[in-house]
Amino acid sequence: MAFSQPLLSHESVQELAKQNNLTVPHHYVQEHREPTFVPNVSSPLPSIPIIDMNDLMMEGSNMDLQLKNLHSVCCNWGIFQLVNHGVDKSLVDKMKKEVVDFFESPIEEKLRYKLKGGEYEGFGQTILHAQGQKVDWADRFFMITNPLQRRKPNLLPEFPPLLRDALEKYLLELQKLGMSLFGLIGQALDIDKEEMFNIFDDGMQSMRMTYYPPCPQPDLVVGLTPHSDAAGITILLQVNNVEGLQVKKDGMWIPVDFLPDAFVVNVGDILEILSNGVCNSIEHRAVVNATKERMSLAMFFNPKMEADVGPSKSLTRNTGNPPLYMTLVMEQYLKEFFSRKLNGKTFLEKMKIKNEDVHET
Ligand SMILES: O=C(O)CCC(=O)C(=O)O
Repeated sequence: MAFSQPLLSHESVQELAKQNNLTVPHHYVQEHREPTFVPNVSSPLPSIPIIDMNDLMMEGSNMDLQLKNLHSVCCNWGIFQLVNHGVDKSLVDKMKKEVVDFFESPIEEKLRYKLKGGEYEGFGQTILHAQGQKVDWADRFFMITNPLQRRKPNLLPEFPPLLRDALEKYLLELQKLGMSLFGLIGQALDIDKEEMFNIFDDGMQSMRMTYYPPCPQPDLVVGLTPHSDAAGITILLQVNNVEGLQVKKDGMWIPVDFLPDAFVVNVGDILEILSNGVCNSIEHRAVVNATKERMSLAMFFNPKMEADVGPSKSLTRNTGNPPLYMTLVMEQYLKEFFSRKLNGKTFLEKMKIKNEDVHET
């Protein structure tokens, strides 16, 4: 995808971080990083809700209760840890190993997939949209994986065979899981099953592998700038058991304590829009560690390129509530999203229908 002409940031942060006695260069230093919430006896650390897929798949009266719970978690939090998700542990372990091997491979190998000017897919760092923009303390690899004809021939098809094989299997399993989750979330929100299916079946999917090197001054930098995802949902795998993800809840940055073998599922902007503002697309960021490297693998599940991104027609009909967000075709939505720098939930705000828009139409 070549949208606008962003500037590239050329260094590999992983290579930079290997230097002895490193002082963090100015372009990584964040002047206004918000602090992390510090729990105390009267305000303990809120814990991220847990959803058990087995409970959700159970038919009967208990199911109504579970769907109510899912509804409340998607509205009040917009993030949950998914346990008993059904994806084979040996496949997940294989996927983790291949991500580690990829980032441990020589820089020359990774540069075979290097981001080119004006493009968003490949290996690189923060894509810069303005002079003076700060760079995140991370190397990352982003690419579209579905629909198949949108895959770039120089990326996934050119991966080392073991990584490609693990990824292809993992993608298929997560695609199934993603569709089950969309089905359940649709049910919980009272969106027609057919509408959910038509929007998300064989939808646009993308992925990001991220490597956060240790940083000698971790409080000065950010591994991933605060943002909400331009996705329906994101299924996140923490690759090497090092924490770093934080979510903004009630104005506070809360660390996510990953459960072993769970996936973290984020509600993205598109689900917030589809639910007409009922769901909360969670703002999140990643912080980095002074001594340990961290890796993650995020899979983003979206509508089809030609589907409308807007408040659900069946939901607005069922509830009688007017649409609170504009509608854009997915292809255009992505174009708009990628032409801006990541900045909290500002893009979602732009999608909101303002009073003046109503008067104009
Ligand atoms: O590394 C993480 O934990 C978060 C990754 C993420 O949110 C992303 O890649 O969008």
